[in-house]
Amino acid sequence: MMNYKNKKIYVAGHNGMVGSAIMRALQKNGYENLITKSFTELDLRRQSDVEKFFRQEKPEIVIVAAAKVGGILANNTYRAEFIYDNLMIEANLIHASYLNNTEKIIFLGSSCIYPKLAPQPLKEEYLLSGYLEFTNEPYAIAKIAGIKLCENYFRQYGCNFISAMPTNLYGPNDNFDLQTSHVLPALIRKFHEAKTQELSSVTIWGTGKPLREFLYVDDLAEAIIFMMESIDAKNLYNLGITHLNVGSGKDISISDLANLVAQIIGFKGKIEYDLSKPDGTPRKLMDVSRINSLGWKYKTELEEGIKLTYEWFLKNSVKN
Ligand code: GFB
Repeated sequence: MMNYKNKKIYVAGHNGMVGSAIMRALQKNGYENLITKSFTELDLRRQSDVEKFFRQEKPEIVIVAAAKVGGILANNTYRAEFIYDNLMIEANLIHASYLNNTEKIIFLGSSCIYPKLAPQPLKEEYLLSGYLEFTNEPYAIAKIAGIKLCENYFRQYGCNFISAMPTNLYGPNDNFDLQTSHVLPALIRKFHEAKTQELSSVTIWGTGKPLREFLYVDDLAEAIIFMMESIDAKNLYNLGITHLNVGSGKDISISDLANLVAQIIGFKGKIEYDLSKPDGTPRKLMDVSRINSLGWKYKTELEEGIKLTYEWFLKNSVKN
């Protein structure tokens, strides 16, 4: 295993839920040579600014946790922004890394890269084997392009650029905005507000039938450090795969998830379903046997992770 402790690591997107968890994990694991830039200091969609930053800083390792992200409605509403911003961010970071001899990239994507109706659990090989889910097609296409950039910078230039595909993530620093968030932070906020305002019911989106897999973001951060330290492009691409799935390998229906969140928060009223909102993909359970056999496994069970996230929400987001 290569010693990366003194390497200069640039975490792109360090203020987001994923980037901030990676920063915490790096610091906890003794990494000290970390560089970051906030959005106001560096707009990653601007190629010349990104290249200037790389020429000045010459990061040795780059972790691409910068992205435009959101839940099902945000993906479906801001379709142009989701494809444009993500394509620009990743193309600029990956190409600038190549130009400046960055030793390694870990590029982060999402389980929505897989076809809508792919067999379950989703194996890495199922990429590009069928049609994508319409609501998040722009985001998925951008993330697939990121995977393919890494793969082909390896194939043409020999760059050690690899990709991680996490399942649906949640945890501290998540977005709790009810219109643009993912389901878990939305449920935490809805049930919390219903409890404090003594409402008799909470409305959730869709039928409640879709199945989703969830991973606590600090577990994902450990997986990224594991991949940085132990997985190289040649191991991955020579296996015939382009990325590693990162998840818990367990899923739950949205209605069961809503019941679990209601129970943790202590909401005793009714759950209603807004059928005008989309369900999205019926199921996207990752096959995580590959990363498990290589040496990483998730630690935080869903119930514990929701409790930790609710505690964070109470401390940080509640104004009343
Ligand atoms: O988390 P979520 O927005 O994203 O929605 P996806 C998951 C499921 O929860 C969908 C339902 O079936 C939603 O209809 N749901 C129920 C809710 N109530 C709510 C609510 O109040 N808010 C939200 N947001 N959902 C995203 C992709 O898909 O997953 C992204 O659009 C990305 O591209 C991300 O891949 C991980 O799992 O459907």
